[in-house]
Amino acid sequence: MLKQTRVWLGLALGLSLLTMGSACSKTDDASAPDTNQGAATGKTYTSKNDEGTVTGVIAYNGTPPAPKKIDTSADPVCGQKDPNLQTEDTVVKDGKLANAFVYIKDGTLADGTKIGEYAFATPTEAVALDQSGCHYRPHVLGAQTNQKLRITNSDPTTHNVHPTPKNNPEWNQSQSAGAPPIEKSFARAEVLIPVKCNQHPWMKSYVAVLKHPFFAVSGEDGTFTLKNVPAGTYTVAAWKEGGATGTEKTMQVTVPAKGSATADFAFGEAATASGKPGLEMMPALELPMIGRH
Ligand SMILES: [Cu+2]
Repeated sequence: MLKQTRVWLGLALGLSLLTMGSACSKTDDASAPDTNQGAATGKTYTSKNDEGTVTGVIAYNGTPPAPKKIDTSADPVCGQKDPNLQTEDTVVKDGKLANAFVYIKDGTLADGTKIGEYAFATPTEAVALDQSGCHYRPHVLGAQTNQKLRITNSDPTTHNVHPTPKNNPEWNQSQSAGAPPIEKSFARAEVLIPVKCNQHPWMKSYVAVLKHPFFAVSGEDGTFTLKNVPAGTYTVAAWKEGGATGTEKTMQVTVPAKGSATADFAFGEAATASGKPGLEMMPALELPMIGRH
């Protein structure tokens, strides 16, 4: 009995020492960024209150491919909410393209620092991805590294959320009707991660993950705005889904302090004919569309 008590006391003492130890190291970690700015992990960008914007319009030249009706009869519940579900690979209205992902790919700030050398604070609010009518909404979205992605199921059926990243761990998770949101994040930058549903093969969306907050998705009118961009010269990229990897176009812009730069892009027939095809496909953007089920 005595021996046992001694063992338990020893364990309790050991545990409390461990707790104290981890509490101390936590304090050290928390103070590290303040004393260690500019270390190997990158200096954190702080606003200079002179940031600018990049705005633009994504045009689509020529006749876009007609959207196709999706046969959702495999799950009768799906058609109840939206009996006319259509493909969204190329959503064009009045010659303007929606769902293009626009982002700062590279560049140098006015202070001479490469944008990749700066760290940007992770937003505390989550990015939302909903499943409604057996359809992902939105179709294309962006998040920062380690920012929470909150996936909800608004359908009276079971979905199986399945991102297929290349630079981040792959996972899939079932979400039944009424199940709580799935919250995940991606630690590494990746443009873009395809998301599919193992229950409904027509469901797809794309999540772009970036280390900085300078990204946007073009609206129905083809417009986008990158806000709070530090003054500097950048390569802005616009990505459109399609084929195995999508198509990406890039452009150089200079954002003046408190100013605005314009970056208009065009996809479609005429743009392909007049552009440089070699620059349109980005080898880094291999998106496996036909993957595991
Ligand atoms: Cu589904």
